[in-house]
Amino acid sequence: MILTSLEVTTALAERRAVVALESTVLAHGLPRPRNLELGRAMEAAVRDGGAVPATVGVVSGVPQVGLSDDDIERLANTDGVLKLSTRDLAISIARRVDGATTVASTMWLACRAGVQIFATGGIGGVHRGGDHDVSADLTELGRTQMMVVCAGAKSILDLPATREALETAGVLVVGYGTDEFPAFYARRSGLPVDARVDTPEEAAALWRAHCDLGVPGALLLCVPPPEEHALASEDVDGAISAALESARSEGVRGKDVTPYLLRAVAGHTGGRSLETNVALLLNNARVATSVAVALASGR
Ligand code: PSU
Ligand code: MN
Repeated sequence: MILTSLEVTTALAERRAVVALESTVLAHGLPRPRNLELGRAMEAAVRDGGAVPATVGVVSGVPQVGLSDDDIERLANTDGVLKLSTRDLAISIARRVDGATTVASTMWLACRAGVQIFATGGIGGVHRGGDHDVSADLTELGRTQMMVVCAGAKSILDLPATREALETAGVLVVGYGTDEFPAFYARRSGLPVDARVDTPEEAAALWRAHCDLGVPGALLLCVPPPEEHALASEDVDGAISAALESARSEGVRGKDVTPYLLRAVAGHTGGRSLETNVALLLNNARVATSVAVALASGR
C-alpha cells in the first residue's frame, strides 16, 4: 500500500543513510515558486551530504516514500492538494486523490518504509487562544519512533503549552548546540530541552539508545535557525499578533489555521519570516543528513 522508490528501497537495503522530507510545507506552507525551489534544494542538500532524500506524499491515492521530481512538482504547483495528517491518509487513498503529508503523516509513512530520520521546519503544536486547537503532530510524535529534525515550534503557537504537551506525550526533546527549545523564527524561547548534543555522533548515540530501549515516540532534534537569518522575537511578535487577530476575525478554522498564519506573518514581516523559514528548512536538512550518515556508518 505504501510505495517506496527504488532508490530509497536500495539505500535502506544497503543500510545507507536516508532522510525523509515532508510535502505539506511545499503544498501549503510556502508560496510558489519558492516552494518547489525549496523542495528541490532540500533534496540536493541531502544528496550533497551523502544521503538519499525521501520526500513523502500521496499521488493519485498512492502514499509514496521517495517522490519523483515530477511528483514533487505536481504537489507544489497544483491547486487543491489535500493537507493530510495521519488520520486523513485513508481518505486520499480511498478517493484516489493527491495529498501533501504533514509532520504526523510523514512520520507514519516513513517509519513504515524503514526510514529513521526526517527533516522538517517546525512541528505543529498547541495553538494560542482558548479553542483547544492542538496539532495531531503531537500525538504522532508520542507514538511513532522517528528522529525528527526541526527548529522547534513556531511562536504563532503557545510555546510553553506545546513544550508541556511534548513532555506529556513522552517525546525526547534534544537541543542541537543549544540548551533551549528554539522558537522557529527566533533562536531562543526560554524553554528547556531534555538534553543537549553538539555533534551528529552524539545525536546518533542518543537515538540508538532510545531505539534499543524500545521506547515509542520521537526524538525531536531541535536546531536553532541559522544566526544570520534568525529574527528577534520583538520583530515577529507584532506580525504574529496581527496574523492571529485577522485569523480570528475571518473565522479561519481547523487545518487552514497554520497555513493562514504562516502566510499572514510573511506578509506582515515584508517576507523576512519567509527567508528565515527557507534558511532553517535547508539547515535542518543538512543537520539531519549529517546525523543519518553518522548513524549509517556506525559512528
Ligand atoms: N511548519 C512550517 N511550515 C509548515 C508546517 C509546519 O514551517 O508548512 C506544516 C507541517 O506540515 C505541520 C503542519 O505538520 O503544518 C501542522 O499543521 P496543523 O497545525 O494543522 O496540525
Ligand atoms: Mn489544528
